[in-house]
Amino acid sequence: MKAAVVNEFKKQLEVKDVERPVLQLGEVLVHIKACGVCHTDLHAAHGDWPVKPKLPLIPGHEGVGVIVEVGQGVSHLQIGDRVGVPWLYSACGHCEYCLTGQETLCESQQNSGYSVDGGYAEYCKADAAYVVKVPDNLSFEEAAPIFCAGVTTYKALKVTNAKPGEWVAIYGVGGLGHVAVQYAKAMGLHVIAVDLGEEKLKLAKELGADLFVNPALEDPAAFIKEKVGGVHGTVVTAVSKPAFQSAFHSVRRGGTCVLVGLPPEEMPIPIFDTVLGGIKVVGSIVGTRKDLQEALQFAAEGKVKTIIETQPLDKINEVFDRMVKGEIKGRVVLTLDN
Ligand code: 8ID
Ligand code: ZN
Repeated sequence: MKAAVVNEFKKQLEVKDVERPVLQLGEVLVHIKACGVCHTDLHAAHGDWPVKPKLPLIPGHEGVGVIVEVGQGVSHLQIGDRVGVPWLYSACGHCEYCLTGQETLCESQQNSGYSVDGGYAEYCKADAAYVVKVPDNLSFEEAAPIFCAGVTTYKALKVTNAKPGEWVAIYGVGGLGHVAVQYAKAMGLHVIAVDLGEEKLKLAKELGADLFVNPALEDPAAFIKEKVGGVHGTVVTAVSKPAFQSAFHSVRRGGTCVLVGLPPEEMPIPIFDTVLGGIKVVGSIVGTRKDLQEALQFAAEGKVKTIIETQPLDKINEVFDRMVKGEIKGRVVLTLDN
């Protein structure tokens, strides 16, 4: 089968023929139709983080397609089912996190396109218990980004604990941020979009954001404090340390700063302001299968629409180059010509 492979960090991916995966107990084989390109895939290909991915690696954790083979022991899925294979490839199912609705914290989890091969391929195997069905009325291309960008930002907004009518700031209006704006609006929140690109801010406006600020022109935290007295929550998806620092200072007393983007850097936090302001700084990693089902339902009901550009798998290196430069509008979704 055809796949895009990372052989070495910071080198071009190689699109080539590789062995089709062989199923084991409890697994399904998914004929991939589309796979979104997440900035995480770029971090993986660069070996950016302290925990490195497997090498060689087939990236991709927004792969969606059709089940073409069902392994032994799988009774709830059938050939022909439309499913996606998210970042949470599998978890142990019996640790304290799995038992308390926090399966994304499982210490024995596997991750698609990181610790196991993912969706930049014609076929991808998956743990049957962790695939999630694609709603009938969503195309594969439009559904793909919900499997990471959608669920991650939807969950992060829940973690802000902001209530309808309150304000949130979305730092970074890229693949994650452009759906974050829409989930926030659908959840009844007021939204301030923060991004360096004027095109990104224009998109945020089209998607319903109420206020916009470009850090290249203006200090976003000062702008946010002046306009609304600080936000109740922020979701920081920007791959930039200054964005995290600004997001912290944009939060009002008692508010929550949710860290989602993963630049490989540290974030200094002023202890005095945090303590006196009762500010919460919280990390949020993707979402559970239940969060994902909910996130997909918003899309199925037309409340969230992914802005996508499709490209063939062979174009992955060009897509990564554009991602580094911040030139992508919404999400690029790789299509498999099969
Ligand atoms: O579960 C998680 N926590 C999770 C899930 C998925 C992705 C975390 N991530 C991480 C990725 O690994 C990556 O570090 O979220 C980050 C964003 O992923 P993405 O949305 O897929 O990346 P993108 O499409 O390139 O968008 C990034 C946006 O940030 C803006 C860029 O202009 C772009 O629109 N941006 C940057 I870079 N610096 C900025 C700044 N200083 C900024 N926006 C505002 N201020
Ligand atoms: Zn992702």
